[in-house]
Amino acid sequence: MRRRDFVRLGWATVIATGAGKLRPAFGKPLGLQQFPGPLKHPMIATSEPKATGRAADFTLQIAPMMVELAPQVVISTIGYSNKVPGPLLRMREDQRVSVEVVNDTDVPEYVHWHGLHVPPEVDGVEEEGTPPVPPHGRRRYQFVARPAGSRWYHSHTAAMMDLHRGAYTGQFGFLMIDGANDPGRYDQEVFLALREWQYFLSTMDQDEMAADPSDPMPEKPAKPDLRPNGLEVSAPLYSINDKMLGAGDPLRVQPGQHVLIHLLNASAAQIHRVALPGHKFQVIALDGNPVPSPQPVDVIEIAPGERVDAIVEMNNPGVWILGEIRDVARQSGLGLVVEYANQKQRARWTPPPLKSRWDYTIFGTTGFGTTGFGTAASHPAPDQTIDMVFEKVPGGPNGINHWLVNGKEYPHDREFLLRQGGRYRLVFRNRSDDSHPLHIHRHLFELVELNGKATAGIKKDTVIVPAFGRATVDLIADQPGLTLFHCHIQQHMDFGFMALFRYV
Ligand SMILES: [Cu+2]
Repeated sequence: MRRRDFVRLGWATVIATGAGKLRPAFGKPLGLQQFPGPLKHPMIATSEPKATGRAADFTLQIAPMMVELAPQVVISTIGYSNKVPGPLLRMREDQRVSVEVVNDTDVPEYVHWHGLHVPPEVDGVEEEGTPPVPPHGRRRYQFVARPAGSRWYHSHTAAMMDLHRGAYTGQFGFLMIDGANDPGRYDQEVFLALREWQYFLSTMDQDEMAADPSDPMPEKPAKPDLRPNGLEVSAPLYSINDKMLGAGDPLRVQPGQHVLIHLLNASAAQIHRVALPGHKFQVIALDGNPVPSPQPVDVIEIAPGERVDAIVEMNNPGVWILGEIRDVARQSGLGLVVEYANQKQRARWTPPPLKSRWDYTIFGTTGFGTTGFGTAASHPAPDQTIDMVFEKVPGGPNGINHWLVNGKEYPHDREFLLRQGGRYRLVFRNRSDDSHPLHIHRHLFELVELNGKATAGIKKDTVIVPAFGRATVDLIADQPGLTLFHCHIQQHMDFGFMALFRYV
C-alpha cells in the first residue's frame, strides 16, 4: 500500500500557508490528522497580525479534486483546499477571525459555520441573506469565534436533484474553538469525519436500523400511510475522513493512553452508529458543548450535522476496528483500524452488546426529585411554546419525497416569530417514519424532553427526532436576525424541510 497520499504535515501546514503568521505545530509528518495532546492551541497565531492587516487568517479554496479512498478507488468531488476533510480551522474563543474563500467552480457557493453564533450576513446561508461566494470569485467571511467547542464548516448550497453539489460533495471540515474549559486529560487528539460517497437515488432505505418496537413513538398516527415511498439517497462507498477501512494509516495507540476523539457526521444522508469493540466511549460533549453527566457508552449514534466528543481509554491491547455497527456500511469503508504498539495481528471486529441504544438523556442533569429524571420544572417557563409538525409527502414530483413543516413546504411566511430575549419552547413532532436531525442556525438550544423522557443541561444545535417521535427544546432568542431551521439531511432540506425564524 502506498502511503504518499495520506502521510502529510497535518493541517498546520495548510493553515500556515494561508495565514503566513502561524507556526507549524509539529516538526514531523503525522498521518490520520492525528495530533499529540494536550496541546492548548497548537495551530493558532503566536504573534501579532502583520502590519498590513490584509492577509486573512485562513484561506479555503473551493475546487474540483480527486480523493483516493483506497488503492484503486479514486473518486472525483469538490473540496476545500484539495483536502477531505478541508483544513482544520483552529481558533481561540472570542478571537476575531477572517476566512478568505476562493471559489474555483462555475457555481455560487456558501460556506456555513455550523454551531457558531455569527450574524446572518456571514452565516453562509442564502435564505438568511448571506451573499454568495461568486463563481470564479472570492469572498471574505469575518466573525468572532464563539462559542468554544467542536464546530465545523460545510457547503450550504441547495443540491436538489444534483447529487454533486452541496453536502453531497467533499466540502466540509472541522472548526475547533478552544475555550478556557479543559476537556480533561488526554494523550492524543483525533478528528474523525464519517462520510459516504457516490450518492445515488434508490427506493432502498439504507439508513434505518429496524425500529425498536418498544420505542414510544408518541407521534405515530392511528392510520398508517400506505402511499409508496419515494426515492431516497443511498451510497455504495463509505469512509472515515478520506480513507476507507484498512486503506489509511491505523490510529496508533499505547496501552493506557487516553485518546480524545472528535467525531463528526459529515454525511449528506445517513445517521451512523459506531463502536470500538473492547472499549468504551466516555462521551464528554455533544455538538461541542460539554454535557452535565459524561457517561461511558458502547455505541455512539451520530446524525448528519452532529458532533460527539469522547475520550477512549486504551486499555485492551490488540488491533481493533472502530467502525459502523451495520456490516454493510463498515465493510463498504466506514471504519478505522486502531492499533496498539507492538501488535500486528489482523484487525478485530465484534458486534456491540445488543442493548446499546443511544439515548441523549443519560448525559443530562440527573437527581431532580425522586424519579431521577429532570422535570419541566427544571427549566424556566417559556414565554411561548411553538409546535412544529413534520410530515412526509411520499413520492412527489420526480419520485422524490417532499416534506411539510406545519402543513407547508418551505418557504413559510411569518409563521415562526421570535422576540429578542424571549424563551421559546419548540416541540418537534415527527409524524414520519424517518428519523430527522433537526438543526437551528446561529443558536444553541437545550433539550427538555425526548419521547416523554425529561432532561436538562444538554445543549445542542442539531437533534435527532426519531421516527414518529417527539423532541422538545428550549431556545433563547439571543441572536437577532433571520435564523434558518432545517433537517440536516440534504434531500429533506432541499424538498421542503426548512423554515425561517424571524425576529420581530
Ligand atoms: Cu430529514
